[in-house]
Amino acid sequence: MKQERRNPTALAVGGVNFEPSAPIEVPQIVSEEQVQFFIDNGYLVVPNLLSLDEVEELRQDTVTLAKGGYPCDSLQPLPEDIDDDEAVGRILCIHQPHFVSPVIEQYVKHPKICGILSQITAAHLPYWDGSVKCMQSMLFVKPPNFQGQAWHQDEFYIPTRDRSLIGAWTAMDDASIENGCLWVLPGSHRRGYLYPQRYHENPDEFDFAWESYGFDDIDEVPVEVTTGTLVFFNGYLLHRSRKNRGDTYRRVLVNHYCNSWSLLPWSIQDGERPASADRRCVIPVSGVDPYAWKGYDAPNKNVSLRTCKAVDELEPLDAN
Ligand SMILES: O=C(O)CCC(=O)C(=O)O
Repeated sequence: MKQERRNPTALAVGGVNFEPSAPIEVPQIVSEEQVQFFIDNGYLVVPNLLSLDEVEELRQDTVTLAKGGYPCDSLQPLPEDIDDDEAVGRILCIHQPHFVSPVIEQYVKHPKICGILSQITAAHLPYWDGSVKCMQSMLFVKPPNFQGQAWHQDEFYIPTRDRSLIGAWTAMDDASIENGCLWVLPGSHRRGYLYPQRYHENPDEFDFAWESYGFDDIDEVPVEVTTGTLVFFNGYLLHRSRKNRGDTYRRVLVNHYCNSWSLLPWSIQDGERPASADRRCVIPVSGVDPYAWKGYDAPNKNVSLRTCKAVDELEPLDAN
């Protein structure tokens, strides 16, 4: 049951209004059993949440991004004779596409996705009121032969204060074992243990990011899903994906969110204490933002590209 959203300690001090922002209302989508499944297992699959028209819009936007259709330093306009497949087929993953694409930003705020997030993101915490904010988007294209990601936990990269980091993974194609679907280790999030990482020696299977180690992965399960399905997973859940051995893309939009009441010590700036660090380049998507009084940092209107062995072996498109 939803709790009272008001911050009981909010007041105006020294001219600053500590009232939370006005609430963003979102629909309730999943059942109590599905919420409990997420709490227990650390992930939840919601089949066919997006329509095929919506997925098509995301696919078209991937082409627009790849061809440099938005003002952005790292994705410059390509020559006109480059076709869509050639442009998109060189990309493993675009980081922060919502910084430049209004279409991706719209999917960051998608009411059905945010409705589910308002039910599960911090459902492990008593008194949580369903408030959620987004701090990251990632658009994977993963063409044939491109590598996957070795075992990892997302909170290793984006720490929250309350273990509420969550990925909302949107299948833009059917994802299968053959084309490199997600694999998860159910329940591996429960104790909040952050495993160490090391260099891995399997560059043909996984990209350059290091692998988490120190656990038994015998119980891993593949999450094979159809186009339009959403997979939600907690930031402590161990997960990985393998190389794409199919002959089609495995496109996915993964957005990351957390409880809006958690500070976000994603990086520590000069003179800042870890305990008060709070990155504010965030988008509230449900409920209130209790820290709205701090304001928001504008995105830098650029994206970065994640690479892998298969990408590095390609000639750049502007080399001819
Ligand atoms: O979909 C993939 O290949 C990996 C996604 C992933 O590891 C993540 O979003 O953290």
